[in-house]
Order: sequence, then C-alpha cells, then structure tokens
Amino acid sequence: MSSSFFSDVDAISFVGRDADPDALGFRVYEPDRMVLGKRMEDHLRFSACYWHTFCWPGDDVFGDGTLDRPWQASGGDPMALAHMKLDVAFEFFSKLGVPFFCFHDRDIAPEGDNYRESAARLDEMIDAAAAKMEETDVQLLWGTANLFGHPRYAAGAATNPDPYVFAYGAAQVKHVMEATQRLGGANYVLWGGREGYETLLNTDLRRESDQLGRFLSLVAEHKHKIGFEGTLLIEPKPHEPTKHQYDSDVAAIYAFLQKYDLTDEYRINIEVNHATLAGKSFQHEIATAVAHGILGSLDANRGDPQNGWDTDQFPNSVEEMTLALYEVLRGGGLSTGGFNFDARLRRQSVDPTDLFHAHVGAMDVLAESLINAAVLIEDSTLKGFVDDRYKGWTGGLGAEIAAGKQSLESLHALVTEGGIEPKPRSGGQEMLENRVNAVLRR
Ligand code: XUL
Ligand code: CO
Repeated sequence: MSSSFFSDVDAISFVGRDADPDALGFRVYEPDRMVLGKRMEDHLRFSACYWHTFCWPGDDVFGDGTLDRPWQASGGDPMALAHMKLDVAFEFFSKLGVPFFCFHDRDIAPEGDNYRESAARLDEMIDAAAAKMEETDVQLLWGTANLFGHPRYAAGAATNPDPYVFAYGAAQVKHVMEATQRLGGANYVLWGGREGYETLLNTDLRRESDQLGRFLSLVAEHKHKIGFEGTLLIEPKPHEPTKHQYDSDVAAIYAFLQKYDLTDEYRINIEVNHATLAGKSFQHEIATAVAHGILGSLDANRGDPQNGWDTDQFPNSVEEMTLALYEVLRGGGLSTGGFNFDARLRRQSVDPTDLFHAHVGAMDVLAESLINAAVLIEDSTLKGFVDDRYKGWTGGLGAEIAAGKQSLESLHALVTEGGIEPKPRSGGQEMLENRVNAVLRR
C-alpha cells in the first residue's frame, strides 16, 4: 500500500537561493554537488527519525497531543495502525529525499502482551520495512532497542537491580541488532536513557557500572558472532529522564570504554542538545571524540539557550554547525555515521507541511555549514595558526619531552643552567574569530 498523507507536497527539489522564502525546496542542499572531492549527500548522510516524527502526538506534561496523526487513533488494531504509520513514514522519507532513516523497535512495532508477541510484531514490521526500503531506496542509518519506555525499565535495563530485567533488555537488544543487520543498517545505537540513578541513597554505583560494562561486552560479542558489519554506537546524555546518566558525555564514555576494554568496539553518537545539557558545545564533543578516535555519528538538533531542557528543535544555526562540520572534516568525515534529525516540531506546527519545512530548513543549514567548513579547511588559516602554535613540539626539546627522553631533573638543569625565561605569545583568538566570521558572511 502506498500512502498519500502528504498529498499537498511533491518530492522536494532544489530551488536555489533566490526562490520565494516560503516555497518548499532546497536553497543550498544539492546531493550531487561536490565539496572537497565528495558528494554533499555522501558527506552529510541525512537521516529522518521515526520517533519524534511519527510517534509523538504533540503532547507535553501539561497538555494533550495537538498533531494530526491518524495512525495513533485509540481503539484501532495496533498492527494495522503500525502498517499505516510505516506507509506514511516512507512517503515522507522519499518525498524529502533523505537517504536514511533511524528507528527504535517500539517506534515501528507496538509492544505486545508478552516478549514473544512483541518479537513477532517486530518481525512482521521489519519484513514490511524491508519491502518499503527496496521500493524507495531509503536505507537504514541505525536501529536501536527502546530500553527506557516500559515500566519494567524504570530502574534501568543493564543497570537494574533485578538481573531478570537485565536479561529482558539483553533479549531485546539481540533481536533488534539482528533486525538491524537484516535491514542492512550501517550502525546500531545504545542510548542508556534509564542507565543512571534518581538517588544515591538506593544506588550501588560500582555494581551498576560493572553491570553496564558486562552488558556492552555481551552486545559486542554478539555483533561478532552474527557478523554484523555496522558500527556499535553509544549516545551520551547527562540526565533526563534520570537525574544522572552514566554515559554523560564523550569523555565519560571514553573512560568507561577503557575501563571495560571496549575502546575498539564502540564509537559515539553525539547529539547537539545532549552536549549542551552537559554544559559542552557540540563542537567540543565532536572534537573530543575525534581526538580519541571514537567519532561515530551525529544526532542533529538544538536546545534553547533560554531554558535548560532537551527541547530537540531542528538545527538552525549556521555558525554552530559550521564549527561542528569543521571538526568532522578535520577528523576525516563520517564513515558509517550520518546526520540524523533527532528533532521534533513545536506543538503548534500542526500542518503536515510543517514537517517538511523543518527538515528542509535543517538540511540547508547543514549544507551551508558544510560549504563553510570546507572553505575553512581549504584556506587552512586556522590550521596554519595551530600548526605554528605547536611547532616547538615537532622537533628539538618538545619532541624529546614527548618521547620520554627528559626527566624533571634534566628539565630543571636545562632551565636553571640555560637561563630560560619563556615569553607569552598571542593565542590570536579574536583574529581567528574574525577569520571564521569572514567565511560565514562571504
Ligand atoms: C533521547 C534520544 C534518543 C536516542 C536513541 O534523548 O536522543 O532518541 O537518540 O534512543
Ligand atoms: Co538522540
């Protein structure tokens, strides 16, 4: 069955920068345009997400759903509604022209009365998704298991005090990783929404950390057992829904991976609004992941500086995304990763076309940012400055210190006997900021 929920919208095409500002079309994003020798589409690897876009009715803690989502009607046959949702989702993905989508098991198939029924429902929907992917050429960026929504996971999945909950989560991940493999998914994501605590008064931190380490080791073992070729990704977030989440930011995950000997098995899926909730910028989190060799994929969205929530708005700052893409390009680009729009509309955006305006605008922002970042790379002003700033470490004394050929004693002798008195040098920050602005306003 094919859907016509978005009958007012044709496939989105490139209209250029001078088009009517309200017209639906790409101003900047051209999949085949070459940037640094690679197609734009292959740099950015855009993905739409199933959950915010098709599973959220527009409710919040103070009010009911505002959005017209007929597949969420109450009282209908849940599997018939899941098929309707799948049809609409693939109509949307293909009209938008995103090469990828992402899903949680519970987004695509409703939970049944018991594990077996839930698993059978997922299998039926995975068959249907495979057919849709074949028909539309839309591919899977990543799949993931929802280990946070059901009440059984209120005290965590891997970090639950009850080992049977750990077992249930393990069963779910095994199944969803295999479903992801079957759909040719490029990655498999683990976001530990409930892997944290509400109060330390009832929490054994050391034990919970070991449980999470064990869980992630089992996931990596199973990946190799079934020959899944995608990348395993962990998604950091410091809190929400828990008071504190163990995978709080890139640095915390890197330390965790080292402790459990998993640095070769996992990479990171960094989300903008999770970085800012952690008090870091998106650029910082990407640069940190690149520095440790663990950049995986990106969840594109933004928070609102006026409040502290995970507002999951669509990205719209060319400056923020230019700096992020600069780090991505410097790090060698996204390999199996992509830019997944983990973003949702505002409750008042009730027209079906609002979903298109949101995604099209965000894709243009990222396309423009990619072009800017490529200019920053090509004119190498920033790199030249940085290389020059550290050149003392590429030979002579710096190289000797780095290679362990100096001791505190020998350095003490060098400074006292050599009469060394280093002078401060400009870090050039304002000059470099002007340089970036010159590229942004070109
Ligand atoms: C929650 C979040 C998740 C993950 C996947 O804040 O970002 O949707 O991306 O579980
Ligand atoms: Co996310």
